Amino acid sequence: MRCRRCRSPEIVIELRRHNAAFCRDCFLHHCREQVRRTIEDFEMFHAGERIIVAVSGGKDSLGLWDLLLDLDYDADGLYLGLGIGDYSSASATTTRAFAQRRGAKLVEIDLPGDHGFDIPTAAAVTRRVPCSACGLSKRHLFNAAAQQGGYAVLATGHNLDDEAAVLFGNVLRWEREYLGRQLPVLAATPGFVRKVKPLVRLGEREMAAYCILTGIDYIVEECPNAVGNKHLGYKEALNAIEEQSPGAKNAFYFGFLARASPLFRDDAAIRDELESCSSCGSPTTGDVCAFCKLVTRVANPAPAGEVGG
Ligand code: Q46
Ligand code: ZN
Repeated sequence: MRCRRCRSPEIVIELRRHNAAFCRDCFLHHCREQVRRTIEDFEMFHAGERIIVAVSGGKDSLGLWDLLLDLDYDADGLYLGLGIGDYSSASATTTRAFAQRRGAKLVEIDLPGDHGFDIPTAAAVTRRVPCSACGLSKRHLFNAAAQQGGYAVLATGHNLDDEAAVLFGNVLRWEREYLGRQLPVLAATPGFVRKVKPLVRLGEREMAAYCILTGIDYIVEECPNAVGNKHLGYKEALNAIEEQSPGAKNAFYFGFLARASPLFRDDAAIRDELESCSSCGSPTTGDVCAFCKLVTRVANPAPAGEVGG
């Protein structure tokens, strides 16, 4: 087997869904090309716009940041410390080391230091799974940081495997509203910055290979709260299908975007006029936004025995 691009016999990776294999340099070129084309085809952003990349220290977010810097985009990193024990300490160290190595600017927010709580405490107080307070905090704080920093766009490292798994879950339950919003680009709306996912053409394996081949040190451990979640189950199911039929994930996700996604657009349209949160100014349907409610709730936990709603 030879490299598809340069015919070298020194193959580092085989990509069955592309029916191709690549040598090191041509594989890195392939990754950059996939990202460059995705940004262009979906009109995610253009040169000169300021981008902030949400980074966790994992292969996808650090790989994305690296690719955007190599493509000469003006991209800063945004790290949110969640206070999840050793996982958060390791992810902070790894992210800072990457930023330093690339000489790139990293914006940091610390949930315990800046907002007075960590994710395990929020989960205990709200009596919900940790991912619920975590997802809410990320959505709120990423958007707020992007707006305050004057960035045009917030980029996240969701890859093809992530998007196909989320789509699978949304289709299983026919979540019309989520399906309507599952796009690689969400345009800015009042109070919300534009959001983009430039890695949708690259899979998990490609991102791991990209980081290893470029010497990016990333944290391999997943967040301990990810263990056993539905999302991982959907990934496994899709991996089994992909094994039998290479290209299935790609066809599922991009087929959805081309053929089905427009059918759900109306379900995702913003229905309510949004107000400004009386505490932080973020857009909300009520008086106080969900994040500020969470902050208050964690600061004043209900006495033991009382179950909060
Ligand atoms: S949501 Fe849940 Fe992740 Fe937050 S608590 Fe961990 S697993 S980090 S992507
Ligand atoms: Zn608020």
